[in-house]
Amino acid sequence: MFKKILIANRGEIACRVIRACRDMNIKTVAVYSEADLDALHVRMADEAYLIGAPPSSESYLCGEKVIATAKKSGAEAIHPGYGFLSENAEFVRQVARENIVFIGPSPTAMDAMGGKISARKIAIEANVPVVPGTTEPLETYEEAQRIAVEVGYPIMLKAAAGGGGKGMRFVAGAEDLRSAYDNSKSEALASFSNDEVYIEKAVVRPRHIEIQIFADKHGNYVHLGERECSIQRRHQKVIEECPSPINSAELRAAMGMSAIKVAQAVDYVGAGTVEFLVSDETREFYFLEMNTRLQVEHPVTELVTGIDLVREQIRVAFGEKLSFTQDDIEWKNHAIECRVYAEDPENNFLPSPGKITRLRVPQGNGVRDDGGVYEGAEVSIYYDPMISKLAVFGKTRAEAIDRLRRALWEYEVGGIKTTLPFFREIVEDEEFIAGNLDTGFIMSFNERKKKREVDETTRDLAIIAAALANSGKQKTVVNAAEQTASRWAIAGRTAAHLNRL
Ligand code: MV4
Repeated sequence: MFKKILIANRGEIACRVIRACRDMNIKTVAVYSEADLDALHVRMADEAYLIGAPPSSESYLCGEKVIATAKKSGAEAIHPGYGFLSENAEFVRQVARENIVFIGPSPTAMDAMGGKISARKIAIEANVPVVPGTTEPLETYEEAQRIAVEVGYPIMLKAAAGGGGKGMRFVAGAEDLRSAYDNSKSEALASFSNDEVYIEKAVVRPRHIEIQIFADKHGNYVHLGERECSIQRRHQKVIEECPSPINSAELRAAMGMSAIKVAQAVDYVGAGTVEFLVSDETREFYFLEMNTRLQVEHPVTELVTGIDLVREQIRVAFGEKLSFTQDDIEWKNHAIECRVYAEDPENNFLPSPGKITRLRVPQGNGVRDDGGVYEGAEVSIYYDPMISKLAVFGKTRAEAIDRLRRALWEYEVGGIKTTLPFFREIVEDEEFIAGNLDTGFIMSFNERKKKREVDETTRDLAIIAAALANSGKQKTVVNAAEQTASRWAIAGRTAAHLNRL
């Protein structure tokens, strides 16, 4: 087994990988920027090397510096985590040239899945269902007009080089196509230096469900079931869960088999995730894309299957066989994960960097906190503002929700704003509790929230109006109005007080 592994990442995922290495008695090497001198992953690693200035381009994205540090420290392998260099095929090639092991798939598998059109073609070749649409970039606007009619509105315009929603446009009808086509191409060019776009039939209000797969270097492929990832904000997943509320043995087996076929088509090795859109009504699923890295939300799969995915990544990279077969996999619990961001939900989720003056993470039955911070740590402006992931699990979804409610109540973060209050609202939402999730969930959640606020205001005004109309008569009505008015006054004073904090 490896004796020393370099973790080319920071934050919670670096801490997560360090823990797996320590479980396996493997020494760890951290790299850090000048902004992370006191970061938790630096403290947890056996060795730590300063590799550059705070900007990612001068530190965590600098493949040469990472490789030089691996050589200097004698690390035999590099774990990239997610983000940064984790899907950079050129970096993987450089690592291999230095006879260092990259803990992940081959560069060819990365390249094959990096382009959205090439990924679609591979899925079609593998007889995996894809959303109807084109597999070549659109040459002209006239061609877009023609194909949109063939496919049938509504359609999605998507960037060939893209992912994560950048350059994507929903087009309801022909009258919107011209502006959507132009905007999609210009955003694709700006985001990926490649303005190629293609058309897919739009799957309306789908669920976003992904399948975790694992493959070793001996031809074994296994799927570890699905994760429901429909609760997203601006194409960023915020709550993920396993199993999906619409799970069934048949759907899981069918999607799992399709995911394995895609992985086999590119001789995949390691942990990978195949993303699908699933129609709520028909339960039909369509290949969307494949992520050739460990995902942020991997803990919900670990909590339900009992498998340590990072430990398995390290074993497979070393050349060992998967430590489980498909028949060994059982899905025992229900797990839900919330991504805790240093953002202010009261201020359009703007980043809220600064010093964490108080940190009390939830503990006890059914709770796992994957954190990358500590009380007194600074949340930097230079990197993704996710500070931790709160995962809870229980025998059933209802029990997991009970635990989530309790863990969110217990979670304390002072000195910065976080998305915790936002999750405390979602966990009380009747649609969330019912498992009625699709990619439009947050939009409809916000609409329900606004409607509740309007209803409360309307009711209060009605009470006051009734009281004023009957002033001097029914004492009780006046009292009710006074109570309401004073409640508003208190609310006003409280809000002002909090704003001053
Ligand atoms: C779609 C889609 C519906 N129809 N494609 C979002 C980014 C990338 N992961 C692909 N995504 C989607 N592709 C077709 N043909 C719905 C999504 C989608 C989504 C779209 C709008 C708003 C939020 C979304 C969340 C997940 C998936």
